[in-house]
Amino acid sequence: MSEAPSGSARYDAPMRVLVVLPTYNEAENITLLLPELLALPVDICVVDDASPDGTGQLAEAWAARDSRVHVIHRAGKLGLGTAYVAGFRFALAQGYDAALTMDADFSHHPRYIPAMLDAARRADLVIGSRYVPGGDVRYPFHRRWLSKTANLVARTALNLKPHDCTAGFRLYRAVVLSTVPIDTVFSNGYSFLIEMLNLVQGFGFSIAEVPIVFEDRTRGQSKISSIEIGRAVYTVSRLAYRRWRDRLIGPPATHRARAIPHSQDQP
Ligand SMILES: Nc1nc2c(ncn2[C@@H]2O[C@H](COP(=O)(O)OP(=O)(O)OP(=O)(O)O)[C@@H](O)[C@H]2O)c(=O)[nH]1
Ligand SMILES: [Mg+2]
Repeated sequence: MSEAPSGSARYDAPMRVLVVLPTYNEAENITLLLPELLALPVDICVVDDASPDGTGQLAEAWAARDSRVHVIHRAGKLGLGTAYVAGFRFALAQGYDAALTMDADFSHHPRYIPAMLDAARRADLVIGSRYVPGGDVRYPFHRRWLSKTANLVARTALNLKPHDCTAGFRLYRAVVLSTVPIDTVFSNGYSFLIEMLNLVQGFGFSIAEVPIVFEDRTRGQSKISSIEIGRAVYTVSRLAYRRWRDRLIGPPATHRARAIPHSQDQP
């Protein structure tokens, strides 16, 4: 695996990239998305949670025909965060140089992947961002408002630097996934994205944002619920409290060992 120092990341070697695609009831989308992804220089790992609509079986049929497609089947709907972690573990075990996460409903369009791969030559984490110049969100007003508010609160409370802190369209260099303690991320669902970003920034990795236009899904059902929104509020409050506590009285002894930032001197 090629590694480079964080902060001023610079990677020249070609990379093997695994697209991690969590799915729950995306049968209509997956048959259209997989061929588009296979036209790009990436492999794919579908992480399906026993979708009742047969998404997992469809993915399995693709995997039987094409060795670049892999499928992880999980027993039931276990949440988006743990689906990402399952994909990350697979990427690390198989020696990929990066894992790229995206939704399977075309809200994250594969057309942006080449720009993200290019940006990954200079960054440890690349975010497909709705909130940098050139980016946009094609959502109904209330969803747009919710997304912007969640971002504003997360950025302010946690001092996160990226403009889009809740985007699931991300490319993580393998060095990030092997450094950040992914198994200790407490949040599942959508809050996982905020907690993960907080860790990546905390470890001092470099982060780049590539503009994307986020389109609302046209096929299949949304899985976001009001419970997820409540969880996101809880996650930001929990992390903000921890941040202020660590500033005022220092982290508890159990946290100190992993609070060491990613070193600029690493090979
Ligand atoms: N494996 C797995 N995938 C999930 C789970 N929940 C959601 N997903 C997938 O995660 C991606 C994002 O979910 P969406 O329902 O599109 O959520 P969203 O994009 O916030 O909501 P919409 O904008 O309404 O589509 C999709 O590919 C889903 O199929 C889950 O519990 N397990
Ligand atoms: Mg979606």
